[in-house]
Amino acid sequence: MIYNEEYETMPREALEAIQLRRLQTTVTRVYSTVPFYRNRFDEMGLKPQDVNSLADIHKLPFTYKNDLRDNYPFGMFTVPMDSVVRIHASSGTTGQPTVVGYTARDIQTWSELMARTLMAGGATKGDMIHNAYGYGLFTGGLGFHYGAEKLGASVIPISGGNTKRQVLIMKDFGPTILTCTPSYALLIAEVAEEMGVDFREFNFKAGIFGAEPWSEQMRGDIELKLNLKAMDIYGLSEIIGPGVSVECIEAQNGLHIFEDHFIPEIIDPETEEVLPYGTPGELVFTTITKEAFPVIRYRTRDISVLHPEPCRCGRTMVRMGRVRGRSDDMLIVRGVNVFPSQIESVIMDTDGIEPHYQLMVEREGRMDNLTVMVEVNERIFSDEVKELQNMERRLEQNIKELLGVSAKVKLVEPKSIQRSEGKAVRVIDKRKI
Ligand code: DLL
Repeated sequence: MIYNEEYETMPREALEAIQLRRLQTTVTRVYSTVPFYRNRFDEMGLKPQDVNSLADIHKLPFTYKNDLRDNYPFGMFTVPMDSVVRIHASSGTTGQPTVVGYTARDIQTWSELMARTLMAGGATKGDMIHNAYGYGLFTGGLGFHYGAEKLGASVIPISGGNTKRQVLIMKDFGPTILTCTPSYALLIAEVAEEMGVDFREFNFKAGIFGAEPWSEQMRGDIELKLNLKAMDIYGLSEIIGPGVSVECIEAQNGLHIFEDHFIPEIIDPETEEVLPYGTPGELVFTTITKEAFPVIRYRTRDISVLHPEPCRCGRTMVRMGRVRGRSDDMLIVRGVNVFPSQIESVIMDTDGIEPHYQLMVEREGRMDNLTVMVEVNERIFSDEVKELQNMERRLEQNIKELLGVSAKVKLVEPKSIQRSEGKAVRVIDKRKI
């Protein structure tokens, strides 16, 4: 089912006409209200009138996370604070948070996009949504909440944490759609099992999981353990929050970008050259309907790929591939680029492995050593030491063969890797300490 048939299935030509008009309005808006943009444009000798076609977007300057930090907290807003009705912030791992603002109309836009998202993921008005994304400065909780209400579904605003209570509520209320991070979905399943509750007793049909990288293998595991269809959702605070793109339940193959609100590009992160459809690189987004906090060519650091082929669900908007990771999460281990999600794909193809793992990088002299700690299930853990060692060697070999990097694999006992109620911590980089 499609929430906004007219826009979501719009022929390309009509969509592009709308995009150009909206892009021109946005560029004029930022140029006339935000000193940062006016200076950047002036330095490049650009004026808003220079945007006469969609291809002209490539002439515009990029916006980097550091630019947002330099203008902390509200320097990039285009409206006076009395027009701002909501503020969110993303914590990030280092430094200042990134602060974003919304006008009343921005909240309406966002709610519509989240209603589209929920419906693409299989929800309708008749569904009950168990929303275990964190409520607060993080955009996940409230983003889903407003979308669910816009759709007309019933939403349980449970937020993250207190996992036993989550399971009891699921048992008593019978929600049909689960929304949380993929790592938290697995923790809920684990706690349910400890409580002797079987997910097959529940009414869930679908889950919409995102806010962190995860693999196809992890999808398989979640679908099995939680007995539902798992969709990937992508978004970031700087662009709007969740609701930038989502997979449809019909195909579960790539995430439809809501291109009537965001223009995506893929670039080579080193040369900044724009890459054609089908070539992986860094995602760059320009928002074209945001009022309080529009961004021009925002460098997401997320690595993905764009596919223009039509989807069998009927949506015409371009799809992006599963995000493999952030270029700044990418580990360079002895010259080889490694994303945690690639390691995840390799280890999770092995029987007896639990989807909980952590990578640790240490520096010894001038050498980087990568250790992959992987949880095994009780059955494997009770095997003889020799068996476990064999399994470690096998995993090391697979990682070496598939990723070209040598890593030390350490199998650890069930439930020893720290669980997460939000975004999982996959990498411990001791090189910086
Ligand atoms: O994580 C927004 C969100 C909430 C998305 C709920 C989906 C669901 P931030 O906290 O600003 O916003 O973090 C954004 O998280 O740049 C990616 O690196 C990562 N990320 C988000 N979704 C995915 C995903 C929210 N599906 C950052 N796959 C982004 C991989 C993702 N990474």
